[in-house]
Amino acid sequence: MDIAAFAEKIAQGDRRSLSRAITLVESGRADHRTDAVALLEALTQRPDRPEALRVGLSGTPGVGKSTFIESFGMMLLDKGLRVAVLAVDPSSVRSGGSILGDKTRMDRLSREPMAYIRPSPSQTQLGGVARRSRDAVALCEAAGFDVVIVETVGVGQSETMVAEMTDLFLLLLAPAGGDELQGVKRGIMEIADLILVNKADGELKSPATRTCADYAGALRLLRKRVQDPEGFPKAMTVSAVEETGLGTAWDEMTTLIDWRREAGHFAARRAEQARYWFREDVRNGLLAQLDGEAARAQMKTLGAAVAGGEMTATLAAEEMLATLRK
Ligand SMILES: Nc1nc2c(ncn2[C@@H]2O[C@H](COP(=O)(O)OP(=O)(O)O)[C@@H](O)[C@H]2O)c(=O)[nH]1
Ligand SMILES: [Mg+2]
Repeated sequence: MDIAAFAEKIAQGDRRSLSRAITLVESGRADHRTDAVALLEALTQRPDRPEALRVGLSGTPGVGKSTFIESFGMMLLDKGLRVAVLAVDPSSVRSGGSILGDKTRMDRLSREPMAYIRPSPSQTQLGGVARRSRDAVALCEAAGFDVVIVETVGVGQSETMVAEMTDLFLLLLAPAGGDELQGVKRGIMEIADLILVNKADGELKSPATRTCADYAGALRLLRKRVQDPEGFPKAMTVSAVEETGLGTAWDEMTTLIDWRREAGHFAARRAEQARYWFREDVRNGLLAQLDGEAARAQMKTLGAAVAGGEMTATLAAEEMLATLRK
């Protein structure tokens, strides 16, 4: 494979090359992996490498993520920005809640030449999902998209993962029936930069306003983060259907990001994320090694020896680790 030529086409924004590249990083084959690593390296080392705003978006099924991405994406296109949308959904194989499942909701956006929508691949384990998604984000960024939206369904661990690969995290909620918070986990509240209460239209407008006030109150109770200016994180209402509040949401996002850039937090966060993923990859690589057939057999043998009192746990562990290091 001619990696340099491939990288060049992606840098020129060639969509077919981008799609091929994402398929390459999603592949589990060792030779594909080698090419993928070389490609990402070639793109990252380019002096004219563009920088996108990477936006994470999470919300439980039905809150209106797809509808929001469509309206919000169209608005960004109107501003002359190029938009890429990626889905991270470890459960997509089962739930059908992924972008692929409801592509119709992004009909308009998917037909736009300045937009790119990539459904989530079928996958089995979160570690692999993280690497592939992260690589896909990097590829979209290298292809010159101004905004890369990474969508995830609210299933716990995936939000943290998406927050670790994005510059800004949006939590989309629907208006609550009562006045209680919608059981949103504290951990998710803590990573959100902007809470958007969607469906603030028609009969849902006043419940949306109440829900928004509840969350604004809850956000004020969280510990202040150094990477936030005064007033952030923030809660606001939007309507993806009526396309209201979207411009304000974008303004809030740019205000926050401009401030973070100025204060050095933007670059610092990316640097910290790179370090995080480096560690994760090493850890996952070691765990994968431990999961190999030979290693599993040896674990079993040594485990039995330890249980039978023939060996101390300390010695057995030393022996196992020595094998892995070979
Ligand atoms: N009233 C109202 N309904 C909305 C809005 N956004 C989405 N919906 C509806 O909520 C349902 C789920 O939307 P969808 O975008 O598929 O949600 P997702 O599962 O989070 O991707 C659909 O019936 C949408 O028409 C909104 O702003 N207002
Ligand atoms: Mg959807």
